[in-house]
Amino acid sequence: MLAASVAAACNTEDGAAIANMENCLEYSPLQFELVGHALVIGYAAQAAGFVYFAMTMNMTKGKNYQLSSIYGMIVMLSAFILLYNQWKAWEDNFMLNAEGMYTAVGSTLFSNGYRYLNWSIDVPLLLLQLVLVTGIDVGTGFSNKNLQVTSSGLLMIYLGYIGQFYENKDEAGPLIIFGVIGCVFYIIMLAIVIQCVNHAKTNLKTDTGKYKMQLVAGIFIVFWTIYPISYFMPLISYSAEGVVIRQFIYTVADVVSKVIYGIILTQICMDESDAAEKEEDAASVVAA
Ligand code: RET
Repeated sequence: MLAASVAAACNTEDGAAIANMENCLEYSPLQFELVGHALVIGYAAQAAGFVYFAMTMNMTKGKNYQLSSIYGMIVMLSAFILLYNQWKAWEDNFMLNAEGMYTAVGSTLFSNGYRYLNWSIDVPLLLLQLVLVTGIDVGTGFSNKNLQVTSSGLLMIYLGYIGQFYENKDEAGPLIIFGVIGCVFYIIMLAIVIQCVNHAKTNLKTDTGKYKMQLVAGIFIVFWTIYPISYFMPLISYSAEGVVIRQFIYTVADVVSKVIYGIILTQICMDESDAAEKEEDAASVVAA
């Protein structure tokens, strides 16, 4: 049985906008703890990533590469704060009842909306990192790559942010419409990303760098593309299992698309910096 306040926030007859599905379901201790653990490993990974980017910043040469590490650190810090708060909210908003199940307490609600707002910081920075490392010509005006990629990324996120207020399985129109339009901007963003990656594959000096750039493309195609599964989860499975799967997808996608992605980009920067240094050394030997 849901508390009266929670039942009211989950009422599907009051209009399309209702509380996120997390609040409207009951969880076994296993399900509840799995979600808690997913959130903790999520923020722990971001903290570890922060240390990695701070420690490796001076192992690359050139303004672009160091700026990429700074962007990485900002992403880690903001994701750490967000995921720590999500975990805290998860722990605070649910209580074990007499039947041994977890249900929402009802004083406040758990919301995934905070994630979306956090992405509006992280997604542009992750994309700008890519533009920096691929070394693509940024361009001017409307063909400016930074502008194109960040604006399509942001539109995708803000549409998703609005849509997630409507996790109503009886009136799913707004959730579907905002989600589908969000997917259109995602495809536009992905096309620009692939353009940057292709540029890097001809432009980078090292074969290891080129190979790692291919991995980066794979991360976008697989691990960015699973976020919408979590968004549409209320329609796929409005259940406690659905919540567990959704929060696990978020965690796996977050760790890969931010931490692992950043580490691979840093390695590309290191490979390229080493190659540039060797070239310089060889040139100075010839000159001498
Ligand atoms: C939404 C819903 C609308 C349709 C699409 C979505 C895609 C979201 C993505 C998010 C990526 C987030 C990352 C965060 C890192 O901090 C907004 C869920 C397509 C791809 C990489």
